Amino acid sequence: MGLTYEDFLDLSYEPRDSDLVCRFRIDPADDQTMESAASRVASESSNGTWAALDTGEDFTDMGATAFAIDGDEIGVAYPPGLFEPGNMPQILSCIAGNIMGMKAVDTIRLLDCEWPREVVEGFTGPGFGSSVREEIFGVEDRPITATVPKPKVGLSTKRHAEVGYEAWIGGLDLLKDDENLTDQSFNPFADRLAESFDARDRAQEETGEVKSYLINVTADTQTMLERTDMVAEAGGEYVMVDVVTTGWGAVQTVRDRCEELGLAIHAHRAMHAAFDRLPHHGVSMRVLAQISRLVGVDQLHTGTAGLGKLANEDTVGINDWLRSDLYGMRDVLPVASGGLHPGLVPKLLEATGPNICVQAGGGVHGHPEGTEAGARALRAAVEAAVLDEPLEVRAQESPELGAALEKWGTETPR
Ligand code: CAP
Ligand code: MG
Repeated sequence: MGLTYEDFLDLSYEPRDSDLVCRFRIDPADDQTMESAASRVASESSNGTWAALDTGEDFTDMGATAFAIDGDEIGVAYPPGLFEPGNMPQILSCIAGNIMGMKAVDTIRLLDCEWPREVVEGFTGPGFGSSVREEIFGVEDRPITATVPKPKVGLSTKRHAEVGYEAWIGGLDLLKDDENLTDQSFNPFADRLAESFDARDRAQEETGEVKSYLINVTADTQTMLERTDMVAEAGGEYVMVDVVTTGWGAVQTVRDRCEELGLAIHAHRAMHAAFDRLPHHGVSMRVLAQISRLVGVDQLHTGTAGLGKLANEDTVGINDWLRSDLYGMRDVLPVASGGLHPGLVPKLLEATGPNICVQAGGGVHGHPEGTEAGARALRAAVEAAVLDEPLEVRAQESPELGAALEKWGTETPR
């Protein structure tokens, strides 16, 4: 039997519940129609190639079907047997692999996936998800808060831990490393771990509140595992991983170790924009968020609903997906970050609701009276916003919030 591109297009096909269904936006090359391009996408992302094949008898048909063409979007259904259970890199080598560079399309973007039970059940998913708020911090009624010391890199270990201490006693829950701080000579990982947890313990004792630290373990996989073990030994609750630069297979390995150790994972998405920024090409943030949930991160940056300094794709829709029912898999806590400051918090919570983590770097340390005051201002803004209390009213009893509002107002930074 010959296998040609035409075999991968069937507009009368109705996807089965067990199929993984992907939606792509495509721009066919000049010599292609939507139909011919769609059949090539289905073929190259499953079991086809450019040459017609004689498959013979001894063959299981793992072909995908392009079943819908709707304007510049197409739907492709993949049989679950195409995928190795629990192997995210293999799934992506199908649905976001060679097709991204195919000459039959000028551009192609993976927009969305519907994940069937059989594929979902291959993954562990998050160990905590949004229950970190209650299980780690014992708070239910407000977003948790985090800050990242600035400048991003270059602070000494001592200064980095001091900034954390100031933020914690000012009322924030989490100190977070920046995405490009790992184990450099000006601030070695092991020293930072020891000094920061020491500062954390003091801050906990002084405030009577639970405090935690998102230390960045990003590295090659073996080193990440060693650093993860070190975090558990130091009494940490979380590791932070730059999930896109690290790669999904490595994240899966870290997730397994975190399961053994009872640690949560904070996922920074640095480099996501290389995949998702151009609206006609790449992989959407929505899909990157879906992958993040399946491989089991607990917290994920999903943007500020357009309020902050960075371009955002549909923060609210992505957050809704992260919380949606997925065959009983835990949810993921969205992290809003990037140019946030206290004056933006009410608009942010109006868009996202309170079940998030509010993260601000410059919007804390750039406070006119420094980090501790900046932390007080952010905490006050969060507490007022969940009660729907206007910030100007709260500022009457929080001079730090008043100073932040005077400096930054309620505007998006540029
Ligand atoms: C924020 C941040 C985060 C970005 C990541 C930064 O600092 O530390 O990495 O928020 O973007 O380095 O820019 P500021 P996203 O609070 O000082 O802006 O959350 O969109 O992935
Ligand atoms: Mg950063």
